[in-house]
Amino acid sequence: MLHGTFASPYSKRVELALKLKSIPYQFVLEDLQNKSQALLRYNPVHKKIPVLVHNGKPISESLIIIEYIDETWPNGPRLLPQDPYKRAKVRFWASYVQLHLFDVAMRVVKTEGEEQEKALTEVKEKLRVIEKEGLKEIFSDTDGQPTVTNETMSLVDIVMCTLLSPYKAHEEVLGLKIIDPETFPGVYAWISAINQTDVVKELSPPYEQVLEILRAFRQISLSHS
Ligand SMILES: N[C@@H](CCC(=O)N[C@@H](CS)C(=O)NCC(=O)O)C(=O)O
Repeated sequence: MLHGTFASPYSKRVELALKLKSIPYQFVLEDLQNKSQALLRYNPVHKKIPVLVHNGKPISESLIIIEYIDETWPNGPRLLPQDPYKRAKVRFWASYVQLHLFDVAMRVVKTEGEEQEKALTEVKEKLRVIEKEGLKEIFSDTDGQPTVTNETMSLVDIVMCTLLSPYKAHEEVLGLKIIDPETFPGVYAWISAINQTDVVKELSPPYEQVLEILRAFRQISLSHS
């Protein structure tokens, strides 16, 4: 059983992992303005989604849930490589995207004017690091060329996907270029490969709906600032 919401990138990560492993699950849609008693009981520390409940036992924090899924259902595609060095690299870059890119990319959506410009510059700095240093380590088997399929999708692809898979909708809502294929050819190829996988196509809401969610999110964020 997965407690989540449709718009949360964090619960989307867990859904991707479950689908990649072909694990059937029941989705419990939470209203974050009025959290269920079950959610509060299952995640008393953070009171956040996602929470995966397996055999009656709750696990929270998306990245930890994904590792739990991979270890509990080792059959099917591995979300973390078996080789310890490759596994360390996947964890390193997933953590880099989470710690250094996620919040600042969200800031581009939530702000305007000078603050937004600053955040966008920072996003581009981080993308440059991924372009120059990340891809060759993440895709060491293919000489740094991004290749992603349902069978090879890893933790770092999942984290990147839930941040930048809808980048075109971001660009349209914000009127900004975020991933210029000429400046970031590798990152662009990576996101394109992610977006072409069956699992991402299956889990992505229609484009118009993504635009609507983003517009609403931006409006609420701007009115609170
Ligand atoms: N670090 C957590 C973050 C989860 C998170 O931020 N969830 C948000 C929804 S996107 C939430 O439940 N917010 C409710 C709240 O803060 O009260 C993870 O990776 O799972």
